[in-house]
Amino acid sequence: MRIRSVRMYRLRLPLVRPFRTSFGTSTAREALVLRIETDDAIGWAECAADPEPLYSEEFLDSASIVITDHLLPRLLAAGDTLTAADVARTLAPVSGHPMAKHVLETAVLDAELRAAGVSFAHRLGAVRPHVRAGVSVGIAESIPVLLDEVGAAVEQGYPRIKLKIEPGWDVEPVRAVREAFGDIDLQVDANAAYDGRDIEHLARLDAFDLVLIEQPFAENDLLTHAAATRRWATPVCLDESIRDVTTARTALHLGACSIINIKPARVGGYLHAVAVHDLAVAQGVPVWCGGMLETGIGRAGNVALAALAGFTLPGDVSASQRYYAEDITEPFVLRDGGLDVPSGPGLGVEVDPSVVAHWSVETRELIG
Ligand code: OSB
Ligand code: MG
Repeated sequence: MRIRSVRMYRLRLPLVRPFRTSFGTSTAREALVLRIETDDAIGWAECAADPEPLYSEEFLDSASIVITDHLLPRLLAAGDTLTAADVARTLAPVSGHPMAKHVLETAVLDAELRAAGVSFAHRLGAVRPHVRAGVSVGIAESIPVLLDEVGAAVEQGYPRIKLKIEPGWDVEPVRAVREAFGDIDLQVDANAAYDGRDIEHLARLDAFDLVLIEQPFAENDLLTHAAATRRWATPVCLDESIRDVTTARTALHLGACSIINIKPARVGGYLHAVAVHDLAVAQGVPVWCGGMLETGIGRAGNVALAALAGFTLPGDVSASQRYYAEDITEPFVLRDGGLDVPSGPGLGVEVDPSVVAHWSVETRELIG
C-alpha cells in the first residue's frame, strides 16, 4: 500500500474517575492517535504509552520521537508493496519500543482491512461475536469507597472484578470485597509493586480463592515469580514481563506463570499478540486481554483479539463509559456482561473528527 499522509494527534481525554495503581494516579488519559491515509483507505491506531515511563520504559514523547525519526522512515523506505504483515519485520532493526511499533502496525492493518472490507476480528481469527468484560478497580482512598465502586460494577453486570493492590493495600481490601460480594470472580494486579520478601505475606491471599494474581514482582524477575507459583495456591499471571513470544516461552518454561495477560501494545501489535495466544493455546495456558484505558480505537482492536478461542478469561475490556464521558468513537456498551465484537471493516468503529479535534492538544502532519 502507498502511504499518502500520516497525522499524529496528541489527545488529553479526562477520565470519569481517577485511576490509581501501585505506580501512579491518572486523572486523564493522554494518548497519541495516528491517522494513516493510503490510496485506498484511512487507518487509525492509538499508542498505549502514558506521559511518564512508569508502567514500562516507553512514554508518550519517546514513542513520538521513535515513530517520527526511526519507525516511519523505515516503513516509507519499504515502498508501496508493504502490507501489515511486513510491518514488524520492517521495524525489527529498531530495538524495543513495542508500543510505538504497535501503533504503526495497527494503523496500517486498519487501513488494509478497511480497504479489503475485512474486520479485525476475522483477520485475527475470532471465534465469538461477544466477549465477557471485566473491570479493573483502582486503589481507593478507603475500603468503603472501594466497596461502593465494586458494588456499582457488580450491579452493572460485570462478571469479573480486578482490584489493584500495593504494599499496605492488599489482604484487607481483598477480604472486604470477598465478604461483601461473596462468590464473584475476583483477581488482583500489583503492577510489580512487591519483591521476593513478600512471598509469605502474599500467600495470605490464598484464603480468598482469587482467579489470579497479576504481576506481583518486577518485570525481569521471572525466578521470583516461579518461586511464588510453587508456594501459592493462587495462580500467577504475568503482564509486564511478557514482551513477546520469546519471553512468554521463557516464562512458561520456568513456571513463572500459569496464565498470561496479553496486551497488544505491550507485545508490539495485534499480530504478535496472536502469536503469544497461539503459543499459550499450544501449551494449554489460559489468556485474557489486558487494557491500557484505551479509547474506542484501541478498545475495538482489543475486543476483536479477546474473541479468539484461547481468551477463556474475561479481559480488561470494560464499556467506554467506565473511562470516558465522551469517547472519540461510538461507545462500547455493556450487554449481558460483555461487549459486542465489531464486525465492520477494519477496527469497525468510526472516529468522530470533531471529538478528536476537541480533545487534541497537538496535531502534527508527519508526512503528506
Ligand atoms: O496493569 O493492567 C494493568 C491500566 C493502565 C496500565 C496498566 C494496567 C491498567 C489496567 C486497566 O489495569 C485496564 C483497563 O481497564 O484498561
Ligand atoms: Mg496489569
